[in-house]
Amino acid sequence: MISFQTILQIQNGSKVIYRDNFAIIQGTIKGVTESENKYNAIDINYPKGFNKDNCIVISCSLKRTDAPDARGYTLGNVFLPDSKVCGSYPTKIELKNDVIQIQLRYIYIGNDGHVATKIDTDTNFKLILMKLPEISASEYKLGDVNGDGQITQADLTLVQNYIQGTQALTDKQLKAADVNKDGTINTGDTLLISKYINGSISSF
Ligand SMILES: [Ca+2]
Ligand SMILES: [Ca+2]
Repeated sequence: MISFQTILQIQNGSKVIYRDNFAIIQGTIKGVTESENKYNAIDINYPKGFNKDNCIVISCSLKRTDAPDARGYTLGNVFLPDSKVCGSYPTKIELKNDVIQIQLRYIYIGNDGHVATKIDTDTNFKLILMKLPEISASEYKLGDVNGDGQITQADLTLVQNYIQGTQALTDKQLKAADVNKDGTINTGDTLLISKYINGSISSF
């Protein structure tokens, strides 16, 4: 059984419970009125050790603060007043450079045809992040994209084809291909691999 670590307070009154590869973030997205010039949204800081490149969102569940406890958290928040189907949904969860942004939309069509898109009730959320496995430097050799232990024309061809869009590479191969370690694979890398192959450089 996974025992999660202690609660850490972060901004906006949200809290995060995390351990190793998972984080559960709980907080409240404020209700807004139709006349307010904004939608229901919240920006949350990343939990310690998480960032936009090393994690994915695996769940976001909601519970209006005025809903009975028995309803619990659900992935959408559907209810049926006046024989209408209504609900609030997380329509956008964006992992930005500095924050995670959650936006909600409310779906309601009134008897008079009025369409509401904003949620006037505070809504609690639970967001679950999962950290992706990291590839350690010991698992690949810079320049050896096909993993045969040598850096040859075959590796250069793989990288050139990747740049042209005709070759897919695994995460590990991408790490090996980024010989100048700038986070992207481009002609800066193929130039260096060419130099290595023709002997004008002996390392990356
Ligand atoms: Ca190779
Ligand atoms: Ca590069």
